[in-house]
Amino acid sequence: MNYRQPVGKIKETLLSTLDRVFGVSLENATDEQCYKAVALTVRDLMAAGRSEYMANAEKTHTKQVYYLCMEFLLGRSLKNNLFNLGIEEDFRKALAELGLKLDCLYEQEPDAGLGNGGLGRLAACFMDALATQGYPATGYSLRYEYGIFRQKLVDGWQTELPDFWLPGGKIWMQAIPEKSVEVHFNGHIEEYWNNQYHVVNHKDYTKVTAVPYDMYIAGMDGRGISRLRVWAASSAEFDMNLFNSGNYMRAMEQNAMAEVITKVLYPEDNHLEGKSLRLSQQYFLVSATIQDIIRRHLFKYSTLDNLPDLVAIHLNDTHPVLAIPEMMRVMLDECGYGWDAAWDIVTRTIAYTNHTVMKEALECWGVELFQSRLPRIYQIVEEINRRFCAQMHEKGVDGYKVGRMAPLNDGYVKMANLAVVSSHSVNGVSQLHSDILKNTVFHDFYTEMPERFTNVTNGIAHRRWLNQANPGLAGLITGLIGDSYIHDAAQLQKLGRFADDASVLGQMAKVKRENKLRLAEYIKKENCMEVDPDSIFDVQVKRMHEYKRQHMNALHILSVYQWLRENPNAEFTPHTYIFGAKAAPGYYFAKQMIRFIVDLGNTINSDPRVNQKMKVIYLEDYRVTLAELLTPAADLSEQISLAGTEASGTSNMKFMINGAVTIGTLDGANVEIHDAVGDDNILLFGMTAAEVDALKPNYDPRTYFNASPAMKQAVEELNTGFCGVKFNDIADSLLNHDPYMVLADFDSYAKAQKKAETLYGDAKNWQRMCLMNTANAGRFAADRAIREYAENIWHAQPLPEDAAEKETPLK
Ligand code: T68
Repeated sequence: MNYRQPVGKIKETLLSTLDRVFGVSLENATDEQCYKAVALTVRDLMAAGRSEYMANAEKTHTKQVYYLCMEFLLGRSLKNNLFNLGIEEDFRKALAELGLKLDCLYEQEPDAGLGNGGLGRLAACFMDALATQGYPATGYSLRYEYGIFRQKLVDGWQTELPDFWLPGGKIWMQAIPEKSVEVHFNGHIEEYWNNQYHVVNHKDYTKVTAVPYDMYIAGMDGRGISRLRVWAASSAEFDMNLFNSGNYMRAMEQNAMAEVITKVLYPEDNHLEGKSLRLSQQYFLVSATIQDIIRRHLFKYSTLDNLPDLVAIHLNDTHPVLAIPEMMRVMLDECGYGWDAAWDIVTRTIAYTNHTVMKEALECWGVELFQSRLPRIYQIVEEINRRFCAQMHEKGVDGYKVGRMAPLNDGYVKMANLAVVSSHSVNGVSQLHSDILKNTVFHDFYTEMPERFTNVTNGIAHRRWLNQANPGLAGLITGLIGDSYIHDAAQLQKLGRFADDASVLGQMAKVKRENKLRLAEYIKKENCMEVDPDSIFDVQVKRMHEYKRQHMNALHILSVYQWLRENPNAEFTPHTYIFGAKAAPGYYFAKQMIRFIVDLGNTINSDPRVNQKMKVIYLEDYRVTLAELLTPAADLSEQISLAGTEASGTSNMKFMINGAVTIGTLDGANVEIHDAVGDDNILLFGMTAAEVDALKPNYDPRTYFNASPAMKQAVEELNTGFCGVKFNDIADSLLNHDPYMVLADFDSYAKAQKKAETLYGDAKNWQRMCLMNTANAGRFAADRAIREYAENIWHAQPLPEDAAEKETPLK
């Protein structure tokens, strides 16, 4: 489909949309109304494109990919869609002729913050790559009324404000009420035999209606359009039967339940509390989704026998794993399948990705809650469990091991076990992480079913994170190597030719400086702080978590500060340390870490002995839109988790492609970044995952504390405190437990930081390092990751380029 239209036509459509939808003329329209008119116009174009795309996919029986995820951290949509459809300049011109600035309208759009961090952003990047590669795809999630909270720092302490994003955000979404489905909770199960039929009746359930809302995500050049279908809970019509039969309270409960299910995103990442509302959210998502997928497939093919050939269902982490028993339920209870046939179809259709090895994030649900909320699903999980254990016993696997692998054990439903038992593929998100899964978390499974395990290293939507976020660098690259890298990020490699070209390096440095100035302006506006654009911009942005070790970074800054205030005339490369992170609202230690950084910043920034040389900036409310401003301006990318804890990381890839140098441990995808750029273009420090494992049993943080005067002095000042606040909790934790081995890696980190300063001082060599990072970042494109999923896991083909002229018979 051709998305381009004459500028005159675009103007006409915008004016008529303003009139039709808002009843205003251009002169009276607000910027918000203009943004919405543009968004509606683009949405209509994408809806038409999606219809055509799907008609071609249907004709050719191209496999459909369904990506189930509790989170899609989309950020803004307008710029991305205009860019990918290749119509940004036409719209810019049309708007200019109407006296409007497209860039101002972009600012009207709120972030769709329907996710916590890496996992949700990955899902969003994958929607772009799926569309660009031509894989017909639908993402399924929930339409949270409140996305990730807005962070406000009050005297350094994080407070949370609601993120009511719908007024500006829902313009992208179209309700499809006729596709609503019912989801049933609570109640009890009656079973009986009717002749040879086993009848299962779910009685006295609470009914919630799931209403789908669709939005679209354009792939590059509009080759494909992904759809994101998000479900909103709405109370089923007031149930007069219940009411008349005297069941007044249950009639009321249905309303109450519907009101809360899709109210708010759970703001925890890498951690889960077994809250019953969360379980309801998870089941609500998968039940509505599976019913939707099956209904569509039956409508088209009248059988589910061929489902694994035509459909791939992907579970992004364990959060949507109840899709497995739900699919069994529908096939057994509603479609008349027997267990074995249903199980064969389900397991050949479903694949699962693990995103963390954090113990506290491995989901378990107490049987009591699970059984009472989802009685039929519980029965099915019991049967999956019974059959799996029987099969393992039959194979001669020892009882303890079977117990460790069982989906039901110790009074808990173990979601990761259920996922592995029931999927045909299990993957981690970086090479190291996938190896750790095989060697530790899923070792028992790996020894029994090694063929199931694989790796797909994460990737990022490089068009968003390079071309859109950093037009200066993208333009420069296009001028040097052409624009083929926009479709094929591996082409960035060609930049390597310019590694010693002083003029190219100079131009790259100039772009970086402009990006730093842009960020400096933002910092001035938001934090009322002047920062030196020639200082090293050293950036750590990600969720606040002990394992990510922002406190190691801060402790090091404190020790630099101590040294500099004693040696104010010493040689020192000016340094701006920038942080941005939200903490889970109930994660007290992480909130302390934030306060530590903010108070440290206040102390340093107001100390005239040092504040011309170092500054510490904490940016409030870190989110996708802020990341788009920050990433192109970074010199140093902090990726300093304890080796073996960060599954992959994706901000590391975003920084790399924007020409920042990583200072990091050999953790997650950093290992592959190191492989890509070589020793000379990365600053590695700290223990390897194997060294961490070896040290852990006998780890004593005090050994390190006593051996390092600089570290000792810094930890001690935590106890004295600054800005009148003492940080004993952090000091105690470091000295007595130090679960993420900050002290063990501290000296090595300090050394790497020193090296960074020396290297930065040699501008030409530094710029060469930056270039080498961009040049070797191609392998971290989401396009590559999606191709690997399609080829190795989903066995899906892209829609043929000539699909429109082609009709393929069903095999
Ligand atoms: C992240 N996980 C990993 N989880 O931490 C990161 N958790 O290493 C990886 O790069 C990324 O996934 C993508 O693979 C998360 O972001 C969550 O956000 C999360 C949300 C709910 C519950 C548990």
